[in-house]
Amino acid sequence: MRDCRRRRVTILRVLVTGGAGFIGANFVHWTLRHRPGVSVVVLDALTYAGNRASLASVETGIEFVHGDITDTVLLDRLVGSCDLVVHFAAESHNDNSLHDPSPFVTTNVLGTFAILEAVRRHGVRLHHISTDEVYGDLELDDPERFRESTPYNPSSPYSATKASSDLLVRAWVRSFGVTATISNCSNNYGPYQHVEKFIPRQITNLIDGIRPKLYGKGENVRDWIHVDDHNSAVWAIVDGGRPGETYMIGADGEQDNKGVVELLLELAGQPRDAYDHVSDRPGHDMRYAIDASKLRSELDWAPTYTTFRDGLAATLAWYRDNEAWWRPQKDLTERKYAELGR
Ligand code: NAD
Ligand code: TDX
Repeated sequence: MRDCRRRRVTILRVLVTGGAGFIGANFVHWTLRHRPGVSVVVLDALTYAGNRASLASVETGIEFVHGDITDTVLLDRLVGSCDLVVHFAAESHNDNSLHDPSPFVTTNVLGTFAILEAVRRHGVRLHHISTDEVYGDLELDDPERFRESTPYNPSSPYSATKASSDLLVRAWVRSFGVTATISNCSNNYGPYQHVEKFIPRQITNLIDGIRPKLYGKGENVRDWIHVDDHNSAVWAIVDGGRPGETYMIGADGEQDNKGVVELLLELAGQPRDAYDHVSDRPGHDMRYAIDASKLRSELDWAPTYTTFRDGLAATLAWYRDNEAWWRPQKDLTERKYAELGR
């Protein structure tokens, strides 16, 4: 095994794209908590998914720039002043990509292209955040899990644009010597996640007295990881990851959707069968499962949230305590779902 753990690089100033989104905002909080010497610049376009309120408690400790990752002039100024870019900014919701793929191509593909050209011009290190969805899906009984060598086979416009962005990063590493790493993570849960996503949607439905909604039979499996564990893994890769390498991030958290809803109902003190089935997502990926042994063994990383039930209970409590954060998004989100019959 290569010992990369001692080769910790010194990061003084990090540019976080998409830092007002779910994972990016949690990354900013994690960084300020654990890396007090690092100054943080956030670049975010504040799309429907970006929320400045997610950074309210740390506004004075960061620089926030409202702008688009496709703005090359702005990127030149920001990237040139940093020694690391962590690139979270993306259109991230599969259901939206089925309705209108256009912003997915613009932000996820052209935006990543713009980031790559900027880090190439300025010789700045990049960590590119990606998803396990680039590998397609697995059958429920497949003994395999996704690993770094699994061939790409994306299903949706969202995952196809994320796959495209990963391939651009790989090409810029090989062709232009850009110093970049990639991580492909499984489904995240935790605070500040938009109410369009599965877990916050069901939690906020429960708070509103609405029955949770399962797509199709609810047999689809996702491999859940707490967002703080994703972000600690990103820092482990920044610190010790080998340039040009890809790392899978996952915490052995496979659950079928029905099981997640039943657990949420139990935690909310309601009967475990008080949910509804709604129409399925077209092309719905059946199962994701991550083998993160490269990350664990090379970089000595381990998740801290090892019990899904506890992490989910904490997330339920967060949404109960932070209604002012999510309430403004709820009606519009549910109106969009109503149009889709879901
Ligand atoms: P999100 O939708 O919550 O946040 C995305 C952020 O990017 C928002 O703040 C938005 O305003 C910003 N943004 C969008 N387009 C932009 C543009 N053109 N310029 C600048 N900013 C822009 O997404 P998320 O769930 O936090 O996902 C973050 C990243 O992690 C994405 O790259 C996603 O593919 C990846 N990922 C997500 C998950 C998950 O479970 N959510 C899992 C694996 C990987
Ligand atoms: O109301 C719902 N009911 C339901 O059964 C919603 C919103 C979703 N689902 C199902 C669909 C999926 O099987 O729950 C599962 C999770 O759905 P999403 O939260 O939409 O996530 P997913 O499509 O799995 O993608 C997520 O993980 C990988 C993120 O949104 C992506 O950004 C990430 O790359």
